[in-house]
Amino acid sequence: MTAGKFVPLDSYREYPQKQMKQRAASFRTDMQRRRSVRSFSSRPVPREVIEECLLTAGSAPSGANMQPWYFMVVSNPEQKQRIREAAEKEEYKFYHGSAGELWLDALSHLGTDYQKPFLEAAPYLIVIFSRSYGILPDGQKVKHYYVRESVGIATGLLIAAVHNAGLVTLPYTPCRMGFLNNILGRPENERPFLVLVVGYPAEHAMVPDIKKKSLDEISVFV
Ligand code: IYR
Repeated sequence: MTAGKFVPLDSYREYPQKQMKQRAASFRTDMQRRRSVRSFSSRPVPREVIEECLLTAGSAPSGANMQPWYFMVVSNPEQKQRIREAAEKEEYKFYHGSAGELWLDALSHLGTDYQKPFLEAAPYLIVIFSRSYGILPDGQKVKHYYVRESVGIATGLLIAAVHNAGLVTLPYTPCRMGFLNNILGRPENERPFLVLVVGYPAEHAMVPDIKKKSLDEISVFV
C-alpha cells in the first residue's frame, strides 16, 4: 500500500472562545426552527439554490471517501405524478393493514394518511439513492463502506442546507421504495434511501405540536 497525497489544512478556522460559543448557540437556535412540513406551495424555487444545497450534501464525510450517494432531482410534473401514484399505492397497503396497530398508534399524532399530495405540489423531490457499490468506467465493481451511515450524514447536511436557504423539507420514506428505481430508471447498485420533498411551505401551513428531547435525555458527559 502506498500513502496518498497530503495537502496542508488551509480551510480550518479557529474562533476565539466567546465567538465559538455565540456561533454554536446561534446555529442551534436556527436549526431548532426547522420543522418537517407536509403542506407545500407550488411556488417555484431557483435551481441554483438546490444545486448549492446538493454540493453541501456532497461535502459530507463517507466511508473511505467513496461518496456512495446519488441525488435525482425531480421537478417534471409527469414524473412527480407517477411517483405520487406509486407511493400512494404502497401507503394505502401500509395504512390498511401492513403497518400494524402499534406502528399506526406511534404515528397517529402526526396526522398522516395514505394520501401524499405534497409529492405533486412541491417544486422539487430530491430522490436520494445509496450506491451499494460503485462501477468504474471499465465496468469493474468498487466496494463501498458504511453506505447507510454515509448517506444518512449527507442527507442531514442536505436538510440543514435547505433549511438555511429558507425553504422547508419533508424527509419522506414510503415503506417500500423499489418503485423509485423503476420510475426513475436507476440501476441495480442503487437503492432508494429517502425522498426529500423541498419547497416553500403552503400559506398557513400547520405542523404537529411536538417537542424535541432535552439535553439530559439525549446525552451524558462522563
Ligand atoms: N411512510 C408513511 C408512514 C410514516 C412512517 C413514519 I416512521 C413517519 O415518521 C411518518 C410516516 C407516511 O409517510 O405516511
